[in-house]
Amino acid sequence: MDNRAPSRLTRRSMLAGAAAVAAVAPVVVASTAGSTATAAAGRTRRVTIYAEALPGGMFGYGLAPGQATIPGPLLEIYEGDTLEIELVNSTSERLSIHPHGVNYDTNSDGSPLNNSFNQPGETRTYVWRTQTQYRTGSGFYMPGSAGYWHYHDHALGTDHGTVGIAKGLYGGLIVRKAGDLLPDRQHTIVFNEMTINNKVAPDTPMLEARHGERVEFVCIGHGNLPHTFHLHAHRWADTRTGMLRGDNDHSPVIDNKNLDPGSSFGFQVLAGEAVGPGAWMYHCHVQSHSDPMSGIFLVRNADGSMPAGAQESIDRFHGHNHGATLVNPTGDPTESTSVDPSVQPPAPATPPAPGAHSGH
Ligand SMILES: [Cu+2]
Repeated sequence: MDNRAPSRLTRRSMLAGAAAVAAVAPVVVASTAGSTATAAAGRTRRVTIYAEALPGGMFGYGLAPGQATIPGPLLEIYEGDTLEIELVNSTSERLSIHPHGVNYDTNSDGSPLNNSFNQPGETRTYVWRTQTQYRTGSGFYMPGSAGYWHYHDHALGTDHGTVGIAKGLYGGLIVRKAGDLLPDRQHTIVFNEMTINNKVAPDTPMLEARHGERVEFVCIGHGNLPHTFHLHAHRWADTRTGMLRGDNDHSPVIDNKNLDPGSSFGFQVLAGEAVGPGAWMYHCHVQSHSDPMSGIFLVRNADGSMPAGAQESIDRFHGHNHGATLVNPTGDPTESTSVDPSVQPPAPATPPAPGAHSGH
């Protein structure tokens, strides 16, 4: 077994007090490229999430009062874990939290159909369970829960949470398998109507990493439009992890992937691998979307300094016309509000710390 695993596992298990802080503070972790972790299968983890109103009619989830962000905290558990979410609804709207990819009872569904939501001001506990892969006979296996998933409101405004999603109530959920490689940095990218994380260029998130760091992207689609996620100068395998499993793994290697409403995927890259540091673009490759739906993946030099020319590229990005005024950025069909610029995006370097913590 990789002897680096225990310390990493310990860090990931010690989320009880750290989660709230980690959600808002960019965390630079020691390089762990190539490291693995062993799942503490079967743990029950608990987290409190606060749903709050944000300026401009927006909403967000956060790990502490006053710290709601769009997207909400990136939650991370292992196959076999159970996650108990205490959702505090600090708003005057009914809302909920509904996950993709995991197991839950009808009373944790988060849907009005199952009368499973928070009334205004109400606190409610949702329980998400996961499973590991198992053999079901004749050489077939039932898949486990591992994957890059997501969660969102399913009750604000309509029985499907249409308004909640349009206004920012969404986030990423990672379920790992034991032994998965762990990243140095994580970034959640949500294509929601004609926005990225409810922002339009040039106010879209600037994702940052240092040359050679292992960076994990969690990509989520929402709204009413088909999208394609493209990352410049990097590529990944179209597998659960974005990596190949040996010489005989002939999974397609891609740098562009469909990101339709409700779907999600994730992958890891080594920042600037074989291409070097620089200001690399990420964007929706539906051409009519790509002006407002673009952003920068800033790969700094390994020592953290700015690569030559990167600042100029960033300045050009901020200077040119992205056509954002041509669209209703929120995509909310019920009104014509624009995205409130006072709503801050999540920290540029989304910390690797999950929003879940062990429940012992
Ligand atoms: Cu698009």
